[in-house]
Amino acid sequence: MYTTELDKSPAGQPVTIEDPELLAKFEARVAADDFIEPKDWMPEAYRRTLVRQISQHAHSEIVGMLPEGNWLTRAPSLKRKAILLAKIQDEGGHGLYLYCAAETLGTSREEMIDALHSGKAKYSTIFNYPTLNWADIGAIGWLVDGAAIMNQVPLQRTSYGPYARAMVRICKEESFHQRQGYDLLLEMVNGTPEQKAMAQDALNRWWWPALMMFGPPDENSPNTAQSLRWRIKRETNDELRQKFVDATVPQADLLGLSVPDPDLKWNEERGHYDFGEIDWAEFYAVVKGQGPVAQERMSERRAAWDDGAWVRDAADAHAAKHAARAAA
Ligand code: FAQ
Repeated sequence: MYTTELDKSPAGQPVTIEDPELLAKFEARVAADDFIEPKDWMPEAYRRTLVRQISQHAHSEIVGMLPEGNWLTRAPSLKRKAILLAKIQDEGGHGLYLYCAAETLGTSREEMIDALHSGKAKYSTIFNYPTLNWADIGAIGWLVDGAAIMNQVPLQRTSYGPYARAMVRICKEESFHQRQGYDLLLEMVNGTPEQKAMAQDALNRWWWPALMMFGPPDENSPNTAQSLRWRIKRETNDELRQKFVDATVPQADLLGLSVPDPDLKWNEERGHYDFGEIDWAEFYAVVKGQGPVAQERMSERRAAWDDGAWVRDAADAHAAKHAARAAA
């Protein structure tokens, strides 16, 4: 995870971490569901947790453009190509809002990008799996955006104002993404038997990685308890995972596809689906950078950054020209 040291508050003031009065005021505001804003005093560990989570989230949005970008030139119709292009642009926008939100905490865009490119920063495990056929684009929208929304709707009420506000628009856009993925798969399952088989194959490969997006089980999640206390997280990893399973299984039924889990069963007593054991060894291996296409993603990401250098240079030159004209 991103661990760059932060030595000053956003306002450039030294941080008085130990001041019990400030801490009590901060905790009372969080408990009253007030938003904490960039210039407000906050405990250093709160700031660090937010920088970690928001920057990881931003990186995920940006790296998440890559598996879908692979399919732009192979979209089967103009309509699907236009939809996919719009979706990928939205993901880029999400990354930018989130980097801006993290910057309000006193970290810089360069530090965050360096941490991603040097492999120090984490991004969601899900983007280290390959997109092998067109139905994978539907599965990403339906399952990956679906899991992302489940996790992100509560983040609209996260305690840090800039993060919560960024999430409002992101959630609206993610919900369009989820529907376009479902619509794509609906078309495929009603197409030829081969197309339906492609949709089933995509569900088989994306189901378990989608469940892993919610993070480790609560008992092995080092950050959840404190993040809940600070109202950064509003629900636990397992609670959100269960909600996702409960919402998604009926959608799979409607598609006529079967979820690849022999232990999946409605539990009348709990009012939830029971589901099988997640392969946590696989999850931790992917977190450590051993995902099936992890290396390819990072080298593509670095190449995209290098190829875009001329755009950043041109934007800087344009801004300098404007500033010089304004000064004259
Ligand atoms: N992948 O103690 P916890 C998207 C790490 S956006 C990689 O439970 P926490 C849009 C975790 O960082 C998807 N690492 O941690 C899109 C921690 O590491 P550390 C991204 C993971 O933070 C769709 C350690 O394991 N969404 O998909 C993962 O309380 C389609 C222990 O875990 C967000 O980032 C993982 N899956 O809870 C784009 C949402 N899970 O620091 C394109 C915001 C856990 O100890 C196409 N983030 N880790 O070294 C969150 O809600 C939280 O950060 C969690 C993890 C729930 C992800």
